[in-house]
Amino acid sequence: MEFGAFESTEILNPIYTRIKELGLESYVMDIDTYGFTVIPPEKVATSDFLERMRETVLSIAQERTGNTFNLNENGDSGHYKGQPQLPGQFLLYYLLMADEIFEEWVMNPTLHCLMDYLMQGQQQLSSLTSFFKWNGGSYGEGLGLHSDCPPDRDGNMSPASDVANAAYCLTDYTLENGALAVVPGSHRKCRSPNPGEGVKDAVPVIAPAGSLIAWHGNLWHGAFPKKTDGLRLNVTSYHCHRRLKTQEAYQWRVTQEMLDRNPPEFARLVGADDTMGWGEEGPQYQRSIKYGNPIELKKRAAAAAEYGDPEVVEKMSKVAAERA
Ligand SMILES: O=C(O)CCC(=O)C(=O)O
Ligand SMILES: [Fe+2]
Repeated sequence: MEFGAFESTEILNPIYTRIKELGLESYVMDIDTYGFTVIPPEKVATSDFLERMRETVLSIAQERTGNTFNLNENGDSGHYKGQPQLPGQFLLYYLLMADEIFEEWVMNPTLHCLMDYLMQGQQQLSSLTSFFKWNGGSYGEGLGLHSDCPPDRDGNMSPASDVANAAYCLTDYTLENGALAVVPGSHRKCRSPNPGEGVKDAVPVIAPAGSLIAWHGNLWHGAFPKKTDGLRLNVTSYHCHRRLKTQEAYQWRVTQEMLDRNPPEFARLVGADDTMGWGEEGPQYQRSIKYGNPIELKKRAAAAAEYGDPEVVEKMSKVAAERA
């Protein structure tokens, strides 16, 4: 029996095929079972890319803080006032807009495929940040355990991953180095931990530099205190379902150059195909047609054929056929 081409799973088929092509089956199973996974460096990016990413992040930190950074030395926030202001730690924000390497990163096949899996192609980038930590960086005894997913009205979360996160490790993650702390299986509880809850079951996510740690949006996680000298760095790639608000503002702020030099999947990641957020002129459908998901465009064109503006229907059908 052949899997991967059922008509009733039109959206899932290409994602399923891609997971197999990239050899990510067991990592997807880790996420389903335990709520997180660690993908080894060789399945993520080249060591040259890792090096370039580290240098880029360090140089942005230098610009924003006024300090120079060395991986083997502790850091200092300098004149940087980004919140939260915690000892031994700061976060750099809005990295997608800071350097082209981050466009390359969000389109990384492994990262993109995992997010596709978790959100069935409905994901958008919510924020792209870097956590800088050094000796003394700590969330205290509770390890800062939380779920990344915003709860629904009743305080609960959907069992589906409405948000998903992935940390590209730019330095080694070890217990002593302040590894990510996770409570395996906690994504199934579909709620945030109560204060102190989960701490005894938390485990460090051990991963060498270059690994990608990805987790389900409901997973309880935080970090162990950083007890060694030197930096613990990452690029945190936080995604959310497109019906949710993003943390960082991309939709109307990404430049046309950024859209032009990337595939339509990039435009969708930054919500450039999303017509929401209009003013008195009302919705403008051009961008949603230009960058929309071809399978969805095909469905929209079929639905709109009965009552829609014939010109719009024709454009949708044309783009859908071109990109099918
Ligand atoms: O690495 C950490 O300090 C925790 C990160 C975290 O909570 C997140 O990226 O959502
Ligand atoms: Fe988090």
